[in-house]
Parts: sequence; structure tokens; C-alpha cells
Amino acid sequence: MSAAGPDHVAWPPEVAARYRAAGHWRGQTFGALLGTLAAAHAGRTAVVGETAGETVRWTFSELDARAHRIAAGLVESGITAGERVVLQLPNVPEFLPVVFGLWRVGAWPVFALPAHRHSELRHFAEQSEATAIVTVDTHERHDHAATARAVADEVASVKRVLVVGSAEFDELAATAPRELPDPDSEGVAFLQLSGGSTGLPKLIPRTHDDYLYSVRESARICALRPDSVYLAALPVSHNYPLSSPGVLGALHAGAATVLAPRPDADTAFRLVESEGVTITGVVPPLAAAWVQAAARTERDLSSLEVLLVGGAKCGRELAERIGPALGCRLQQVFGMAEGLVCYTRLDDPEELVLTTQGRPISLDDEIRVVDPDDPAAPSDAVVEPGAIGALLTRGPYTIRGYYRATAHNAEAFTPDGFYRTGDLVRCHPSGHLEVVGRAKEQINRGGEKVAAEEVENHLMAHPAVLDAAVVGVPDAYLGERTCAYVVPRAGTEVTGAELRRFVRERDVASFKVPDLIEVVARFPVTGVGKTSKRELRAALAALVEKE
Ligand code: J2J
Repeated sequence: MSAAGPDHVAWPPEVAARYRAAGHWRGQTFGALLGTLAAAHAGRTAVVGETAGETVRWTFSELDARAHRIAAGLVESGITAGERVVLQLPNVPEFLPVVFGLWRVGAWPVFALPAHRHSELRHFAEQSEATAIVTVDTHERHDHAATARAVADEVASVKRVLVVGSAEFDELAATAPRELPDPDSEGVAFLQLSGGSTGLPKLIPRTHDDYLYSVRESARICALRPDSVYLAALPVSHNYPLSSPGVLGALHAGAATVLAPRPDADTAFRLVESEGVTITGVVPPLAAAWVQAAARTERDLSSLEVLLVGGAKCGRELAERIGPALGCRLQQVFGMAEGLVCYTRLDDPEELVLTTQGRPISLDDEIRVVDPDDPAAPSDAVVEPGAIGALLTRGPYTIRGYYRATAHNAEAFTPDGFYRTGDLVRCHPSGHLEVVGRAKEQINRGGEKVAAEEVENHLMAHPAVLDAAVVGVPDAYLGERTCAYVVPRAGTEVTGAELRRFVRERDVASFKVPDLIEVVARFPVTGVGKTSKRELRAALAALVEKE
């Protein structure tokens, strides 16, 4: 059992002492940080967002006051420190006071994405034994409140569903503030979600101290200043727009955050013009769409200084088009909810910005590039400098274990605490990493991560399916698409269209429904008789090319 709780693998005490001594961990919680920010930037705009079709602007003082009231309301409704609360909010302004309210109470938000559906929400609630779900009513034609209530009916630990915008929520948010004890800064602050490669997404415990370090340094590396304006274009509960540098980095710098309700170019460009956005972050397919749209927009994008691109590989061709098309500097970012975040620096030579995914935030981020040959029995032998290998990392803001996942942790981490990222990289002499591929069974669908096994399990739930293998195939727009090979049971017949409908009806995030399903008599196998995903990928790539 660690100081942070029985389910959380803490850093070894001597390592933690080193991070404290280095000034990385400063003993500050997010709740306390907001108080300090409100004192320093009281009347400055903190958040701009749209709620019920109206634009909302809150200053740092207003945000702080709201978070205090919500914290008090949560306590009165029975939420206590250490409880888990599944949060499924799109980019609405209430996201921030709710999250800071939970942090003040010491309850842990579990950051579900708006795209998640019943299947995922239920898993998060069960896995975290959440006591509450906070969501919105309807968003993008999906009834989130109904989904949350259905999950609450099925998962015994969930005692309440709180719908932002409801009369009940407004009442809670009007509670008189009260003094609350500041939680332990080295304790867990929230649970993020892993993209995953096995089964269902794992939960990632992040502490106030470790996350705040990455946020503070991200804000510095991205040169955020009080007059910067950050546009959160992607769903803000994802680690990238939350912290790289994201809304938290913007707040930390005393800058304003603008929450885009949708990431499309029309919405984003409108907000860039009207709010004078200086910096934002997107995934490569979105960057490509914005580059195209910029050629015919009448919007004034001249305030934009930096466009971060990450979440999936940004190829050189796209990288080269960003600056000229959008009139801003490209900053590549390669990060993961488990911790490690790399950025190209704003003063890096052009060649590094165009061809690498950046270097780590911290000099204390330890990087090991190892022989990737046998993931089942890793030798962890370090490769020659500059050679391609699997990336292992350990450091002051990279977790030492997933939440309640002892068996999985034994595989996902080395005995000496390095996280096996599953990414194949090349390390340049400057320390910049170039992501060249992946050794994990995950499809990166334009930044949205799909665990092959999770989709295979959904497919295998169909009575006519004997076996399923899910792989990614190259795609010009998304980078990769999800494709499934399916072997039917003897004497049954099933079509790809039927199976896609079947997976969709299992109420999963729509980005997980395979783009292409091939029904085959058998899978190609490797020499030892295992399904060869490499051959499946090659066969599917050939098939896609023919179309
Ligand atoms: C190639 N692959 C990348 C990149 C992430 C900042 C930015 C992104 C994330 C994120 C994040 C990549 N090129 N530039 O949390 O704070 C792939 C890798 C990585 C996985 C992590 C952040 N940037 N990736 O994408 O937890 O495979 O975080 O291991 O969703 O995305 O996914 P996720």
C-alpha cells in the first residue's frame, strides 16, 4: 500500500524525494493553484465557452468562486474525498468549475470522452467503483443523461447522476462556499484513460504534483503568457487538450481558454477571429482539414501564432504545409495519458520541427530505446544510438502502474519501473524522438485510439463469429483505419455490414466500429501457428489499395 492509496503504484520513496528536491513536485494541489491564479489574475478572462447557444465568459475570480460553490455543493450532496466520479462533459464552460470543484473536494474525476457510449461508461464506473456520474443532457443528438442513468441502474456503486444544466445542478452550483481541507498533493487527483491495446481501456492515476509539473512545463515550452488565448478544439477531457499545454496550461499562465463546441474549421476559424486565438492543438487529420479550409476562408487568422499537432504522426508533407497555410508556427507534440510528453521547441531548427515529434519536457524523463523483436519475451536490450526501437520511459510525471491492474502492470512496465509505450521510435542526437511506428496492438485512427482486442471481443460476441482479428490499415486521411478479419463458425453465414451494425448496437464509441470487415475462411498464421497480424495488415492494405 502506498501513501496514495492501495490501488495506486506510487514512485519509490527515494525517487519521489529526488523529484521534490529538484523542484518538480511542489506540494501544490490544483484547487490551491486556482486560488493563487484567481488572486493574481482576478479580472482577466479565464474561460470563454458556449452553453445553451449563448457565449459565456468567466474571469479567474468567477471561475474560482464557481469551483468553490460546486465543491461545497458536492460535499453537501454526499461526495467525499477519494471517491471516483465519472465525468462525461463535452467542451462546455462548466467543465472547468466542475473539475476544480471535484479537485477541491479531493474526489477523483474519471475523464470519459463525449464519444464514449454505454459500454465504455459502464466499464469506467465498474472499474473505478464510481459513486456518481456527471454529464450533460443531450449533446450531438446523443442522450448522455439517459446513458448515465442506465449505467447507474446497472452499477451498484453509482448513487447519483448529475446533469450539468439541470435545475438540480444549478442548485448545487449555488451552494454557499465552505472551507475544505486541501487534499494530499502526492495523492491521486484523477483517473485518465489509456488508449489501450488489450481488452477495455485501463485507468491512469495521476497525482496533483506530477500532473501540475507537466502542465507548468508545457505552458513554458509553448510560451504561454497572460495575453495568450488557447483554443480547445479537441474534446477537453482528453489528456492532450487538457494538459499539453491545454486548458490547464493556459490557466497556469493566466491566459484565456476558448472552448470550441466542435473542432471543424468553420467553428474554429470563427473563434480564432472573434477571440484572437494565439495557440491551439489538433490531430493530423484536423490539421489537414484546416489547411485546406484556410485556402478559401474569409476569416482573419492572423492572431494565430502556434499550431500544435500530435496524437498521431504528422508526416513531413503535412508539416510543411501548416506554416504557409495558417500563417503560424508548427509545434509537434508526442504525448500519452500515461505521462511522457515531447514537444518540438519553438526555437528548434526547421528540419527538426518538420521531421521529429519533439523531445521530452523534462531532463529527468528517462528514455530507453530497446530491441522490439519479441514483445512476448522482451530482452529490453538497448539498441545502437539512432536505430529504431521500442520506447520505454520513466520520469517525474509518468505513472508506475495503471489503477487496479496488477497483472497487466507486470507486462506494461519493466521491473525497474519503465513504462512500455508500445511506440517504435528513433532518437536523434539532439534527443528529439521520431515516431516511426507501433509495436502495440492498437489502431491510431487519426488520434483516436482503438484497442484491437476490445473490438475483437465485440465481434466475437456475435453467435456466427468463430474468431476475429482487428488491424489498422494505412489511410490517406486518418493515417489508419480499423479493419477486421472475421472467421465464421462452420455452417453459418454473416456479412461485414451485419457485423458493423452488430458492433454499433453494442453501444460503443462509433470510432471503434470497424471501417472494413472481411469475412474469410481462415487467418494467415506465423511459423508457430499464431495469427499473423503482420500478414493480415499487408493483405488488407493491398485490398484497400485496389478499391
Ligand atoms: C505519433 N504518435 C503519437 C505523435 C501521440 C499530447 C499529445 C498526444 C497525446 C495522446 C497526449 C503522437 N506521433 N505526435 O496524451 O498529452 C500516439 C502514441 C502514444 C499514444 C498516446 C498528449 N502523439 N501518439 O495522443 O494517451 O502511440 O495521448 O503512445 O491518447 O498516441 O495516446 P493518448
